[in-house]
Amino acid sequence: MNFSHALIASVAALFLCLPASSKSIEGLPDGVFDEWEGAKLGKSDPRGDGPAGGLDLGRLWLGDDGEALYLRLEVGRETILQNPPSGDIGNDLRLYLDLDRKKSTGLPVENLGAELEIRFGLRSVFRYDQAGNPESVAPGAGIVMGFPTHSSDEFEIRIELPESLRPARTGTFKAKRKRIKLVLRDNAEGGDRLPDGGAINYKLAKKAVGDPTPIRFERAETADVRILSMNVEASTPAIRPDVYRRLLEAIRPDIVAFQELTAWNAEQAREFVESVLSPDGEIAWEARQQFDTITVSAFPILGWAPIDGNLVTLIDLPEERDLVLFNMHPPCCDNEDGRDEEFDNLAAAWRDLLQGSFSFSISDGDAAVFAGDYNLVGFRRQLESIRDGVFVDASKGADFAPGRGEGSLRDPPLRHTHRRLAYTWRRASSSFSPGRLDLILFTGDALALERGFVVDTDSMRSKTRRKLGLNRRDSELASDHLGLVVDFSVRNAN
Ligand SMILES: [Ca+2]
Ligand SMILES: [Ca+2]
Ligand SMILES: [Ca+2]
Ligand SMILES: [Ca+2]
Repeated sequence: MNFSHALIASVAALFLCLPASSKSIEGLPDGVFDEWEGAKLGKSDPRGDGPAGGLDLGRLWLGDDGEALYLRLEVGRETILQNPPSGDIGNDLRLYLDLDRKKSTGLPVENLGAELEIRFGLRSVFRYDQAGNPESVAPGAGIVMGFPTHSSDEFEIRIELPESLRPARTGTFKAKRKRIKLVLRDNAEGGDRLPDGGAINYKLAKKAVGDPTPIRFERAETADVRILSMNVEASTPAIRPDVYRRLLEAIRPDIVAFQELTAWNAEQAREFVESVLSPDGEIAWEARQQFDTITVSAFPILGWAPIDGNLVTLIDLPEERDLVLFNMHPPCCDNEDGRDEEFDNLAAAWRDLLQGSFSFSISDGDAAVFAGDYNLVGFRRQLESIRDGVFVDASKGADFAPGRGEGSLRDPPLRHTHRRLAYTWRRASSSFSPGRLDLILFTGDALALERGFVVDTDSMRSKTRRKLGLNRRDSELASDHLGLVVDFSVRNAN
């Protein structure tokens, strides 16, 4: 190597250490990666440098919105981000952030002085003071969130920035733009490291992106069909009916899909919803129940059936097409087999309805909506079963197209009305970070989503709350899950 080559090499090496250029991002942490289209790659780790069967970190993109740092990360194999190595396809992935870029402060690790350590699989987050003393932070507090919550080989991660690293609300840093350093490390034996040497330098954006345009609460068109789906955490409507009265009055749904409501039977749920939304009795609401799922509808219910612990109803819309509503609450947590089975049975029920071999019949082109607490904390194959018609258990039958001509069902990313957040479940003291466990999938050939959002009274503007008659703590007092609201217009049948 002659001198000029050496110079080029050292300049190249210098560049490798230089900050990845900052990237303002209007991120929505939800496990859908469309906001990263065209984003500049932060770092690409070599393939094949992880242990056999272990994680193999790949490409990493970085962005921030002045409030939070966003990572999009490839991990080389399917893993459940918040499962420990001892669990199903778990991991011991760790992220170290040196927030002041001083090796002398924080936890001495990976040649950094880390002020923040995230152990994804072990579900723990630690802050370190200057002297390196740890403070454990419950992941449920939401400082760190990773999506999807089901297994994947790619994740979106949102990390709240401390105040000291945020630009002023309206201004920009007068001094130099702040930088941080980070390293990702798979803590397994011989685990992969990203980057292979040194650290990623990241220069934070100068300006805060700011809150998104609020999503209006009212339905876009009076003719739209509004559905509210909500896991009500251990029958809370029976315990705190006032909270649910306020929520229902503000949301004014035509159809409510409750999950985890066992203290009431269908008639009690029906009576409650009708008393709030049709106090004069001008609409005769109807309801059906299967175990803890109850569907209450302002439109007549033409047919219904239980599917394990879930409920399917055929709802008579004032349109040519009617609506098949699956109200879903498959098993939680590490009950993978139970979840596999129920997702498959739900998919099979829809296939049978489409083929005219179910216990009640529908018309060609009727719409379908699959709303509920999906408990998506395990294998992604469960989502693929219902969304894409790929059965987990091949003995359930051949794959089919649940979205008919469109193939798959649509899975719209819904966000909170006033913030770039998409989680639907949170519990501040939990070792699980807030997650998107509740979904509303639908047949896109029969329905158009006109408006959709997640209701979190805590993050709504106080003016909006007042106008709607809601209290700040209503969502918190209502459930560990948030309500999902969708407005559909029914497409004209061809
Ligand atoms: Ca996203
Ligand atoms: Ca790698
Ligand atoms: Ca430090
Ligand atoms: Ca590596």
